[in-house]
Amino acid sequence: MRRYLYVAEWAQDTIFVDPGLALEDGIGGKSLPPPERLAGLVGKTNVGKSTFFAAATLASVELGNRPFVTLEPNTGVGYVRKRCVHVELGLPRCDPASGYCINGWRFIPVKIIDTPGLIPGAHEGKGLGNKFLDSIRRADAIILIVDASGSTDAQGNPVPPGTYDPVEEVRWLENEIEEWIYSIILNDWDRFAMKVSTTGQNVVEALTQRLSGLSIRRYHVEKALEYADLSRKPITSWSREDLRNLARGLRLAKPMIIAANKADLPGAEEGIKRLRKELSYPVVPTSAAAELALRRAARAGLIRYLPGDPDFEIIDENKLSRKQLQALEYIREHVLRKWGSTGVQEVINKTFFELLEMIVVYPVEDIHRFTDSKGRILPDAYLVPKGTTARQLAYMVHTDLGKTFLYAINAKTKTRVGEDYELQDNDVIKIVAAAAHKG
Ligand SMILES: Nc1nc2c(ncn2[C@@H]2O[C@H](COP(=O)(O)OP(=O)(O)OP(=O)(O)O)[C@@H](O)[C@H]2O)c(=O)[nH]1
Ligand SMILES: [Mg+2]
Repeated sequence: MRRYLYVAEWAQDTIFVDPGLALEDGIGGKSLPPPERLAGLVGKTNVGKSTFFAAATLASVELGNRPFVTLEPNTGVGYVRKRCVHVELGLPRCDPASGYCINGWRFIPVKIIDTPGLIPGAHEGKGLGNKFLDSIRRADAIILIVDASGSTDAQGNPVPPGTYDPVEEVRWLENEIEEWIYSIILNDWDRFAMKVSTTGQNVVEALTQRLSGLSIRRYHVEKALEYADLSRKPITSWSREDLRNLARGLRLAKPMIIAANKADLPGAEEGIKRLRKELSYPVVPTSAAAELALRRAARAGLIRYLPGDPDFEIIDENKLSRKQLQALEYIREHVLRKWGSTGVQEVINKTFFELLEMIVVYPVEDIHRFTDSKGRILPDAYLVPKGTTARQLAYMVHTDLGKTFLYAINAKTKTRVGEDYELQDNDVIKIVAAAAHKG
């Protein structure tokens, strides 16, 4: 019996499936406070993107050990995991309006997109062609899922573990993304450059506008221009090589993390070593299939497990079949003991907290009880970019509060702060404004 197949088989269907958990748990849900940031799952076909997505969102999506299972992008809600501020404040609990809080761990919703897979030559239409790119254009950060075990070839066909080099996989994936950005820049370039030059428009401004559909922001363009050494060169004299460098600069400006998936399989250890040695991106070993199995088992009430935990606890052995017990033991031995966790939660946390540099702040109405106007304790945990000010937070809570903002109060220290106060991670903030807001 090839034991390592257990996890994959079971993530795909039967054993831990709880028929009631489908879509309402993941996709849809409450709207997120602005500004929303999206993480895109991108990678070769058949590496586990949809398994990762299903594990992170508990949405029902099609999985299969063959190329091109996913045909359309899917958006869903996953969670970052963070120590809840209620613990620090010595409160017994909190009342999350969205997401949830268990054992002092707050799970805050974030958006994730699963995309169709790619193969070399996708930008020229091979495989599913540019389909994957249309969905990553919306992503602020890329989670590159790689088959670290080398058990799928470049076309996504199953091969024995250790056969295909994951570093090579990353190299051509980078190239596909770059070619795609290059083709967008090149489209009608000469006319664009001439127009910018004759109207005297600011180059950074003009490029930011031109690329805004790719979730590329002003600071990405600035960084890319620097990378390509084009900051001072007149736009009409940029060569094709300059534009290629610009495309590379833009690709590098979009933050990326590598989920070294299928870490439970033989061959993965070597693959992960190589990925870490050869690449400068953060690399996290993951077993999406193990995470999916554990989350489904937890949902079915068979085990106690929180996403990101280093271990699980069986609730009642008698409720588990021999096969289920074997699968859990396999996961414990080949994933949790070996890598510390399944890695899925770590990837999501790193993406939002490190790559996108987001922090968590808690707006409240009552600075002594840390409640909103309805008496709910710390109902909102807002994920906001580092550098967000008190006034910007006021706008996020309600536009009226933003417009008539007077000052804010740091509820932990009970001190007043002004509109330009830069929010700190785990701040609890009351906004005081002229217009009343019933939150
Ligand atoms: N052993 C192992 N198998 C995994 C893991 N993650 C996914 N798989 C298996 O890999 C195969 C492909 O999984 P999918 O999630 O459908 O892959 P995908 O990248 O979405 O593929 P496409 O949508 O076809 O591009 C399935 O058989 C999964 O069960 C993992 O961590 N370990
Ligand atoms: Mg898929």
